Amino acid sequence: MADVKVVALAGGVGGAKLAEGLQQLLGSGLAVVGNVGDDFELWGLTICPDLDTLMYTLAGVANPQTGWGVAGDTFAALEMLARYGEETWFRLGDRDLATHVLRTAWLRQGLRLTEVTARLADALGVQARLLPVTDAPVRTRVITDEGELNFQDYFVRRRWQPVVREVRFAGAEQARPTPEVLEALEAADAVVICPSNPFVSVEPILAVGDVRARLRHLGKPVVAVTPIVAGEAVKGPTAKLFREFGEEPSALAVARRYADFVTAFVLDERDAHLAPAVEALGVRVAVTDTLMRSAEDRRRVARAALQATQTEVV
Ligand code: FO1
Repeated sequence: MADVKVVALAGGVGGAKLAEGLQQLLGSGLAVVGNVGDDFELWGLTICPDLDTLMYTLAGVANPQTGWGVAGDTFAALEMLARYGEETWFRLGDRDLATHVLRTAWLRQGLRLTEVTARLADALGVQARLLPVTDAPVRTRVITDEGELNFQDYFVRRRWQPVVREVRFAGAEQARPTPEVLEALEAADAVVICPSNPFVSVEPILAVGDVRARLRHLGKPVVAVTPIVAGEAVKGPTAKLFREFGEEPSALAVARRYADFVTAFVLDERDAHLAPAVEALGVRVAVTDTLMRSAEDRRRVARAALQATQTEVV
């Protein structure tokens, strides 16, 4: 593989699949910039759900049913916590806990989240570089008809059912992308926006410091793969959030949100009729089957995304 360098921006489960497909093609030529807005503290442990979902998926150890957590994990510690009267709606497995224990210990020793993430990912044999977008604390806050909720309360405990009025990213303005993220963007031949939730997974990455402006002025191809197929999200609250923000959920609605910083957009073949409207935004369009159910699917969608950036990948 020519030393093609790509930066992928990704959130949780959906984005992680494409990141893994890109890793199949690019290996260590891929840098994955992960969302940190879902991070939170639980029993004194620092939990980074999107970074862990990306890490486990890139390492090939993620639970294939859920997309998050470790395949085959057990929940003995959680059962004991429940016996002590703790709430256990956030399902932390025993192997997953090892990740949180070590991350918390290393952060307490003064390591940056970037260094902690690199140690964990390297130990699991991840080839791509996994980079938190920032080492500073950023917290997604969801303003709903039940009041302000932290992200996991909204997403997991309430199963994203509350009606959302607004999403905020506390700390994002003061935060800065890490030097590693800036170097990766400078060295990149292309950038891929993975099919994560635009509102609560991609936006919190773009909102950190001047990341969105940097992508706008990068002068390199930036391609996004649609997270919406035939008006529905492949997974999670994307379509519901579009409706709550007064928009009809569609791949075109996503392309409109990204049009100021992407040069290309990959539509699912079920939405091929939207191509002219997306092109009218000044964005090149590629069309493929974007559903990723197998390793081959992930590789195919990754190849389609890179071809849309005219980045030659053998
Ligand atoms: N998502 C759930 O819907 N239920 C869970 O119990 C749950 C536990 C969990 C544990 C570790 C982890 O890294 C992720 C976990 N997730 C769970 C997924 C997580 O809430 C979301 O993937 C992201 O925050 C949004 O993409």
